[in-house]
Amino acid sequence: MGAAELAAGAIRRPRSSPLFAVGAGFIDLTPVWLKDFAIRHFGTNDKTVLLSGLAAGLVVAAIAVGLLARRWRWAGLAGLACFGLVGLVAALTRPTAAAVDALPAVVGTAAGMLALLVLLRASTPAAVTDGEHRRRLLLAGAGTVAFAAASAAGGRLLMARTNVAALRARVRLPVPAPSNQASSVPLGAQVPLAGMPRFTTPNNDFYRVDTALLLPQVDPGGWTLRVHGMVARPMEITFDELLRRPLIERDITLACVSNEVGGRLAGNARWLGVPLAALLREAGVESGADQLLSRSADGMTLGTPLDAVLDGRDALLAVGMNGEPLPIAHGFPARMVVPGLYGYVSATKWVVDLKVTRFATDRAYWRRRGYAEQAPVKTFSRIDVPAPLAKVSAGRVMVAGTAWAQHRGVAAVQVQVDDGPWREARLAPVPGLDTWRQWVIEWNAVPGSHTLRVRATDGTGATQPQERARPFPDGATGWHSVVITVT
Ligand SMILES: Nc1nc2c(c(=O)[nH]1)N[C@H]1C(S)=C(S)[C@@H](COP(=O)(O)O)O[C@H]1N2
Ligand SMILES: [Mo]
Repeated sequence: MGAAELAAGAIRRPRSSPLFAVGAGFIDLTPVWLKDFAIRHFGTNDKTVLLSGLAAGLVVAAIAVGLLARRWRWAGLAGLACFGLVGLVAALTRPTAAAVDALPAVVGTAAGMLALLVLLRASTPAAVTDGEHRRRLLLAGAGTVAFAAASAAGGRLLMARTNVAALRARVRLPVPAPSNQASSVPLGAQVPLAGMPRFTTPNNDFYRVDTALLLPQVDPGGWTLRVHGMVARPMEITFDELLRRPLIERDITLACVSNEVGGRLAGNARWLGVPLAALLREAGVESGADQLLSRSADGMTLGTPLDAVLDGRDALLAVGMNGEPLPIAHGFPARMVVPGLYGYVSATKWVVDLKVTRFATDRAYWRRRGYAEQAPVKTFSRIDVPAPLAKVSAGRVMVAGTAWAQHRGVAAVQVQVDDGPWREARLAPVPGLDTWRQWVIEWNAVPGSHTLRVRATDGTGATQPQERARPFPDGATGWHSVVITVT
């Protein structure tokens, strides 16, 4: 494994490392229920859990191969060959694979076989004293471990050369024309209570959901965006050309379809970007097209309803997030953001390719796994304060939270205590229809255990349904409730 890491680093293709390639293949083959389970229980740590699980599996398999090899040398070598083959197939079936990606698995397998033969030889009692035999065995074992550790560390160092953090730091984003700047967030958008999320989510706290085991490292100098498919004038633009186009700045809340009732897989940021509709109109969208299929540098595909991109909302090809270039984890150098749609059908990070097409012709990644084709964000409301199972003192208690219904807007939020009447919460002001909205209500709490419930009504007059549904296939529904104790 160490030798394979070293080879992957040497050819500057971290994705060809068998460990990462197998992990990435595993992510692609993971059934939806297991993925939901992982997001629910491990959240943003899902990738660490996967890599640790993989490493543990490898250790067990390596022990099995070693034991086999002690009886039959050929069986040990065959076991290693199987290992190698899995890594090879995984590396060569990545969407971004090239023939060179076979190298790390081949190098790793050869090194593994060599190590096995050396260790077997050292462990076979020879015509030497017991002490000499033990000394040889220790030397061979320690040598193998040292080589493995050094090559793995060296591989990581070489892989780090592909990191684009320094290039990102050099990007200077233009300031949009005054008329294209976001209106300032109204005073009071933030409900000033401890435990409330920030109205504008800092980049470091912004939720991250993607299938990228290794973050794509895209050099903005070499980046181009291809626009093709059902268009009259296919085009390809560079990052500099993108920055020279008129930029607009908007506050937009992004939400993940995997967000459960009460969940936190959403964030609100000030995005800077190029209007997608103008770009597509320049390319000349042909009639009959209904899908914008976007592809990322790591081969991920997302399918966006073309209607939503062209209907006048602020669908963006974003380059900036909260006043800085997009963080690498959030799509540097460019990503899509479309208000009102769940991320998996709209928010392509590290985007490099836009194909105007039909839903009947092309199926994007999550649609192939049974997720909905159209995925407007469902109206959501959550109680943030008091926290679940909190203890508060009787008397005046402030209950507050967050609601969203991007592009329709939140028109009302109501709160119910136990089986009492639904009461209207006070809505905080918002800059527009595309962000989440905070709310607050005063409650005269009496001692005992109480259930607080919340529901929101969107700008079309539709109220959140009470019925609970899981996130698959088009977003969770149901009222959020918290149980608290008043003393
Ligand atoms: N390239 C790429 N883009 C992607 C994804 C992905 O897996 N790969 N995940 C999507 C999903 S499911 C969501 S919810 C949003 C999350 O964006 P964030 O990580 O910046 O919050 O990105 C979207 N864009
Ligand atoms: Mo998502």
